Amino acid sequence: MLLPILNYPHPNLHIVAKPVDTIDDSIVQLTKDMAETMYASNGVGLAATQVDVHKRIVVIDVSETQDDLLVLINPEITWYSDEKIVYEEGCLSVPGIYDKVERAARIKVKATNEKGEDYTFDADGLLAVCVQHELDHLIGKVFVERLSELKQTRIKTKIKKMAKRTL
Ligand code: K1U
Ligand code: ZN
Repeated sequence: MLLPILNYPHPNLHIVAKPVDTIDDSIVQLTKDMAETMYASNGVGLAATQVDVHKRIVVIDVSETQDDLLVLINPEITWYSDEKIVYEEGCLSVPGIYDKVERAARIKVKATNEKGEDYTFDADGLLAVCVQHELDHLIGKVFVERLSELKQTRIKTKIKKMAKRTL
């Protein structure tokens, strides 16, 4: 089932997600619906916060063939490199807005999958950027809030103009 995605500046995008205590059928179904929604929107990631579910759940697939889905339940970044990467980010909750954000170039991640198995992995490049972007959503932070106040003001003006055009 496709899930509606909250658009910035919806206030619920600022809710801090709670850890998942039991991976039951409803959580498994949610991860499937999130993956379907991410693929249908041509995204490389989606956090539960974006579909108004405030649990620590993320799906990611940075493969070109869209066949390498990562389900991250209760994800944590356990290490950040000092080396930085600057990447032009987008967000399914902020359509039409792209800007450069600086993040750690390499990270180590731990999470649980939909089968309840704990796993760890190292990430760099787009995967590292995407994990950090999605985990920001889980703490109620949208990527534009990592930009300067001036850029945030300009983005809000642009969003208001785009909303008027679609009325
Ligand atoms: O969280 C989201 O809204 C998903 C977001 C993830 C993301 C993309 C790029 C950098 C960081 C995080 C998207 O998938 S936006 C879609 C998009 O613009 C994109 C798609 C493929 C490669 C790169 C960007
Ligand atoms: Zn996003």
